Amino acid sequence: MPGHNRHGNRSVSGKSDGKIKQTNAERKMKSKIVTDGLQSVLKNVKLDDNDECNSKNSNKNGGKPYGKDDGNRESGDKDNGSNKMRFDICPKRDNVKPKAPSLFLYKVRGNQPKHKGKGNVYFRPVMVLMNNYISIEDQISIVKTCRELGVNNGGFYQPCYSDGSKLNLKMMCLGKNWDPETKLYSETRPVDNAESHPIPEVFHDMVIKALQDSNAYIMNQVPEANVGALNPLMVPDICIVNFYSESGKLGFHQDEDESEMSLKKGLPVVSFSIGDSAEFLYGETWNPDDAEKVILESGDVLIFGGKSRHIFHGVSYILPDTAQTSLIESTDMRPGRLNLTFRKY
Ligand SMILES: O=C(O)CCC(=O)C(=O)O
Repeated sequence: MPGHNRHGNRSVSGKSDGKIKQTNAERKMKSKIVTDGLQSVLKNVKLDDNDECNSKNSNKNGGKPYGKDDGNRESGDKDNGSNKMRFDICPKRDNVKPKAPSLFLYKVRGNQPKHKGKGNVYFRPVMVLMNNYISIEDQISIVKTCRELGVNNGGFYQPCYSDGSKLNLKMMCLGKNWDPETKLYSETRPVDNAESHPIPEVFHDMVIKALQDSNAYIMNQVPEANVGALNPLMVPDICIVNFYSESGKLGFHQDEDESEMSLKKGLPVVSFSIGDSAEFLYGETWNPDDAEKVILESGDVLIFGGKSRHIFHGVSYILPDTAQTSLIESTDMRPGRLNLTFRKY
């Protein structure tokens, strides 16, 4: 089973039509580096039930891009009439009662997590966690919005890497589309030529407010804070929405496919977590064995920009049954975790 890098390292070797290009040799070499590291940290973790990617086996634009699944599909997945299975994060399920949130299932592998959900944390310049920042009402509304967008054209699908293996999550892009296979941004996605939905205005507002609040928190609460300790403000034009089932995960990677301007300025990645908690790894080097850990809980906002914009990061583990009962009761969300990451191209 090959390991995965989500974005891979990028070195810019040319740009055309607004797309950033990378040579195959660069991509292979860098993907191997990250892959080797990932295999060592995730050696106990089965990445996927099924090695093969839909796009390798089926017509990309036609019949089957959503038909084959990761083994996690449940009743409620929907055929929208065009023979494409749209993944429904909130399927109607009869008599399914959410399990009581569990505090006991999390078994730490390796290093202890730095933080387990108590108050805001300034991890390093400029990486900040705002714990329990998104109200339950807003979390419910985000889930419902993503569900609506996700079952329609341009909605959730099972993406693939360039080596033909699948990501162990379902993905949908809002704003610009990011393609894990090519690592390019575009207006439509190659898998089915669907256009991405625009980022809802209310999501923009939440991101801008979260950035302002996180900077205010840093200025007021972090004694060593200086100008370099703040995140530059940005209005996102990319929102990648990932849904992780209880066995979902995402390999150690850097987010490096945005424009040179965005990366140079250190425009932040703003990440919203909703549903089950996740063990999130981050570190300076490609070696996940050296990574720090933090448990991201429902309602948390994690922001990393400035000097931390290029950190390696990944999701090693979803903690089952840790979502709030009220969230599940109000949305019927499947067991798992919804994550929205916002960036500016
Ligand atoms: O799910 C997460 O918390 C991380 C997502 C992520 O790393 C990404 O989209 O690049």
